[in-house]
Amino acid sequence: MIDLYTWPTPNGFKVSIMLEEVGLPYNVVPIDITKGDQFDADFLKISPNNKMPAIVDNDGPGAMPYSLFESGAILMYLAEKTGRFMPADMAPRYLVIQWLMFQMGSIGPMFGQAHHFRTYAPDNLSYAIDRYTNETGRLYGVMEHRLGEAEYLAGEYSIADMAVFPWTRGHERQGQSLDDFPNLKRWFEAISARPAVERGLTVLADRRRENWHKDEEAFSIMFGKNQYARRQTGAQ
Ligand SMILES: N[C@@H](CCC(=O)N[C@@H](CS)C(=O)NCC(=O)O)C(=O)O
Repeated sequence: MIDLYTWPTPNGFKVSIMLEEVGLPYNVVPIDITKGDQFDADFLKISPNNKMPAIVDNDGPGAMPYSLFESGAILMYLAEKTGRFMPADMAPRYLVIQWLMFQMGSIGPMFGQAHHFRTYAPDNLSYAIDRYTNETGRLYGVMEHRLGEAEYLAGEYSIADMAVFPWTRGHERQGQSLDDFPNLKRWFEAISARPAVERGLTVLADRRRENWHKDEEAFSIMFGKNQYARRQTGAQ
């Protein structure tokens, strides 16, 4: 059994979608990041960056419990464990890893900042809003081009698509319209219709609070002084 430490965010849904796709049994452990669960000492042991998602595979390599943080590493681990959604041959395997790294290195950080400055930041900082909205639009364009030449990012449906898809669900609040990206829209609709994806997106979905960032305590935990006071950085 796999323990999935998660919360209903794009990074969390990547892993619940993959677990549903491969049909591995899993137990959901909620990490309510708006209440500070990410700072609990026990969670820190498996996720030293204080972020969800994380997993503990109680039947890991050598039949020992194995814990992992970073969603991209978790997706690769589950793909390798099950032999699914990441080919074994080197050329197609690295095509998947390439698009997965594109998600981890560009989509996640840039879309995350777009969410932050467009929705969460208390001040209306036009430079930051323009910068991250434009970067998000540029990255939608990169995917649009790729999806004009391939059905899925790495050719066949893979963990790269599972990593990107949850981030594209927020296209409206990222200031983007899928009508401007017809290939991406075709890809988005195909993935949305997959039963495993539908199931993966239900994980803790009822725990998500609209406008949680307007709650002063939650804002402080996520973005304010509170988080720096509670993170253990090891700095002297
Ligand atoms: N690169 C990490 C990012 C994880 C991440 O940013 N998680 C956020 C929510 S989506 C989180 O746990 N935030 C809580 C915090 O930083 O206090 C991954 O892909 O796993």
